[in-house]
Amino acid sequence: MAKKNKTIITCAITGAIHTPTMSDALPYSADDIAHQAIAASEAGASILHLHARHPETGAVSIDTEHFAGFLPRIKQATNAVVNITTGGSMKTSIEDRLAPALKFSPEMCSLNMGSMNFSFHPLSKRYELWKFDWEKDYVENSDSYIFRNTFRDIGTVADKLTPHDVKFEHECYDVGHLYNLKFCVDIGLFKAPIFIQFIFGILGGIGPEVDNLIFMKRTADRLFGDGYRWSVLGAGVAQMPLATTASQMGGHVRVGLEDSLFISRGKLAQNNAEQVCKIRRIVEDLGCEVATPDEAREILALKGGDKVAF
Ligand code: KMH
Ligand code: ZN
Repeated sequence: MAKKNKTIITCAITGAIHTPTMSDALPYSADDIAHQAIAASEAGASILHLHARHPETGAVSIDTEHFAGFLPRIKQATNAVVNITTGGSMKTSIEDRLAPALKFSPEMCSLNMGSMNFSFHPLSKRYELWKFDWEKDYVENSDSYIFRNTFRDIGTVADKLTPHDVKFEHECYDVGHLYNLKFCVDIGLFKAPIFIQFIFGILGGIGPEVDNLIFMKRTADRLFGDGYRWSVLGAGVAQMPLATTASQMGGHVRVGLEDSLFISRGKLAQNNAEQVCKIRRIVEDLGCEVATPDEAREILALKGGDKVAF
């Protein structure tokens, strides 16, 4: 039995927000994604949250071929739980976003629990010269993106992935998303224990204050009782402080270059593993133990690493 105070570290390796100009450390080739994911796992991440990128330009990708470039290598080299995004593009339908998860049938997938503004356009002002043509427009135009995750979209993901016995990382960016999730649980879409990622600090979602974390947690307690597990993702400068607070409150934590490019204020992280090492040190110094992948499987009731299709 996994002990109750074990902390699961998720590492989100590359995501779909940051671009190559913003940090040389952001991985986008299959080699780099695989190497950084393996190193993050060796550093203590038991879940790897994975997006694909175009290997030459670093543009965000939901192409199954691009996932195929790194998934088997990660599986061979680690025992980590692989979590494939279903939110990897703000410009395509949910059916397209689902394709990698359907093909590779991972133990976990992300599932975004509401439609929202999701913007990172303020980042564009920090850069004069861009490495690749697509980056500037992509970042600047994010003030016009609607991240679409309607109830029908959520239902489609649940219907298509339930036969694959996938556990969802329910991405909740605001308190209303918890109520959306409650509605979905009540109509039987998801079975306990559900896993909620409380997300703070995305422009379009709830802000990164500790008060908000307590409010989200209290609301989830009321809605889901002991039928849920939870983790915290703080975007940008909120990453380490909120992860630290969450671990002290009994929650799990998520770090990685998807969520912040920094290791401390104003200092870029050298890679994903550096962030994993830092949060691991904090979690352990403050009296918790980091969960192994098999302990994470037990805590979240996952199907097992031998039941994936890669
Ligand atoms: N980039 C994070 C704020 C997803 O992959 O589905 C949210 C995320 C979305 O991880
Ligand atoms: Zn993601």
